[in-house]
Amino acid sequence: MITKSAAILAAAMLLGGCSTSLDHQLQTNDRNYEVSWSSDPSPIPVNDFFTLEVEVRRDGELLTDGELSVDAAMPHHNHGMNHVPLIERTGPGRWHVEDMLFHMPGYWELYFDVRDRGVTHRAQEPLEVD
Ligand SMILES: [Cu+2]
Repeated sequence: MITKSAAILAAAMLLGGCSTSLDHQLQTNDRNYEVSWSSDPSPIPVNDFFTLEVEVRRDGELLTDGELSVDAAMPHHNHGMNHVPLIERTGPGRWHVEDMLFHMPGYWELYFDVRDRGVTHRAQEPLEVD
C-alpha cells in the first residue's frame, strides 16, 4: 500500500509540474487571483474535522503580501459552520487551515477571501457533501 501511495503521489506531482500538487483550482470572481486548495481527508467528510492547504497566486506569482480568510456556508439553509477555522500562513502565498467542520450533508459553498491592497477578492467552490 505504501508503494502504491508513493506512486500515486509521484504521478500527482508530475501532473502538477512545478506549480502545485493541490487538486482544486479556482479563480476569484474578478479573475485576478488563482486559488488552489486541497482537503485532508479528501473528499471532505460530513461531521468530521478536516484541514485545508491553500495557495494563492496573482498573475501566476505567489501572493507574498496579502491575507486569506476561509469560511463556508449552506446557502440554501442560511447557515454557516459552527466552528471558526484557524488559519495560519505557512509560506509565501500558502496557508494551512484547521478546525473546518461541515456538520450536515448537502450543498455547501467554500469561500476563500483574498485581501490584497485593501480590497477583498472572493473565490468560491460549490461542494455536494454526503
Ligand atoms: Cu444545513
